[in-house]
Amino acid sequence: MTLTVRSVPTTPFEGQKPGTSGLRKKVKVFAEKNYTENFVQCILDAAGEQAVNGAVLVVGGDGRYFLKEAVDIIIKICAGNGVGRLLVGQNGILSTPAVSALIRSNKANGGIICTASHNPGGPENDFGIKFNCENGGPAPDAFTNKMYDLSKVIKEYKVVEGINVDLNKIGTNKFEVNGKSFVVDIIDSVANYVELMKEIFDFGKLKAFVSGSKPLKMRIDALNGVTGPYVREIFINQLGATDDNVVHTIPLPDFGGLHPDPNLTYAKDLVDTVSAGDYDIGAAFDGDGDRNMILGNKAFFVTPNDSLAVIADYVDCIPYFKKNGVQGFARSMPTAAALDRVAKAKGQEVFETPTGWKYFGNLMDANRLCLCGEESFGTGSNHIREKDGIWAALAWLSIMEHTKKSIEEICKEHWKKYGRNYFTRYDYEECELAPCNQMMTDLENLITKPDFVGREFSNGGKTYKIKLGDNFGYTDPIDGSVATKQGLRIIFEDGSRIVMRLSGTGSSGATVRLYIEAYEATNVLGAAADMLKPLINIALEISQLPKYTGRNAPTVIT
Ligand code: VG1
Ligand code: CO
Repeated sequence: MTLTVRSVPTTPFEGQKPGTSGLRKKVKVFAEKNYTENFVQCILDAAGEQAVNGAVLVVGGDGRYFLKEAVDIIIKICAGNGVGRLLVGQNGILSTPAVSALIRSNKANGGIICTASHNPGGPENDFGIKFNCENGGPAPDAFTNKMYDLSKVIKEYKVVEGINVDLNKIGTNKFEVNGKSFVVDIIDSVANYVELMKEIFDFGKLKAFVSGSKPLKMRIDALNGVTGPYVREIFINQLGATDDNVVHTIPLPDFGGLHPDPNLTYAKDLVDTVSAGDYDIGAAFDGDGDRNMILGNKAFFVTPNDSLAVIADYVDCIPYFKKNGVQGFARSMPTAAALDRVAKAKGQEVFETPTGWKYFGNLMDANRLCLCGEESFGTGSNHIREKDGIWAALAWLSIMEHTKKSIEEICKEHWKKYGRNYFTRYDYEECELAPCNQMMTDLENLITKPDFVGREFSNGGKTYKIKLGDNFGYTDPIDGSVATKQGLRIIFEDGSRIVMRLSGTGSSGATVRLYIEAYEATNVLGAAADMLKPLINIALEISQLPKYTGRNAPTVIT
């Protein structure tokens, strides 16, 4: 029987503007009649030929509340628009790195990922949808702008209502739509990704290290997010770890009430357990599996900036890089410059991009970049086009295995060799939008005045002299596309920096991010909070943040 396509009249919704990584709104908003349908139609319209006329797309998400409903809608709308084949994770489950890997290994035309990443889930919390292109990476700005423009004028979406697929059952579902074939393959959520990890790392060595005569003491925490099944397969089945090495490995629609963000505040259970116990490594991943946090014994915290720099320094102990060579490094602008020192020592190019993984893709595709990261717990390589939490944990295991040293020793040696980029980020979550916008405007005006350069600010016995103030802009070296207004930077003569920007991943209000970085060549064993105190005070003074936001303290410090 051939199924028919129905055009359903609809009207635009306000605010379907993708942020740093897709569209994120409350579940209640996505569940409104036609809201999700509209957005999916706009994705396909923006993709045009890339996504229709028999195209292959990967579809999956992080298991959060509303996933199955959204996948059902995506299937029906893809059918209505002439997509040829969908690869859908079993029960809709696919981590963000797994989607990227699947797009690449299947030479698919793109993928639709259902996630609000590190944002909380459940009926009262967040849902999200984003599109990844055929290179496996998040859609670039030009594409998401097109989606947004379409969302403002949409008049109808196309749907095939008669398609019902059992997401639980692995296998092929064939349909005929308007005389053309439409296939939905329900696939194993983890197999393809696990194969990729086995190609990248030396699983034989890692297995002996993890579960040999002196088993590694690990606590791998999936925070009830999507990585649970991946963690179980890789760490337990492949590397021989025991059940008590992994926790929270069942993806739950509300993440069990946890905030699935692997940082010192939200992964508190991991931090407390690792500091009280005797562990060689603690690791956590976010809801969709692209972020990671690495802890050493007694919860020694590896900042994501240092994590990236250390991996860069030891890049040769990972078989993937040995085989493919090393082609350049990159970090997002707010990320501390620890990486740059390693790049210099190794004679590698290093790029400074705006916040968000989408800006790394072109460089990777052009073979100018093989390892990159963000201060926001994102680390990854050109094996895919997303950051990759489990990959980062396996990279650290490889370094530990190679050096036979503890995480703390590895970091301290790194600082002795390169100096240390002290770093902290203050988040002021869910502030009122208007005063935050005003603060950013006023601050930009202040720091871009010619007489700002050369001014001196003193606090806590330290004096810093302004070298530059600007709103960061980036020209993509590959396609020349320009991204402006990517964050206010105040850079001092000694290289220390204050960066301020508004988050693009929240679902309501405004979140202010304040990033502070100070470099010390020899004084490398201080406490970050003490070392950075003077600069933090200077940042609050220059920006007048407490006055604008009414906040005296941040919600999260990392
Ligand atoms: C945040 C981070 C950014 C990251 C983005 C997506 O964006 O700062 O570095 O790429 O989240 O990560 P923003 O605009 O809120 O600062 V994820 O794991 O939420 O896809
Ligand atoms: Co994420």
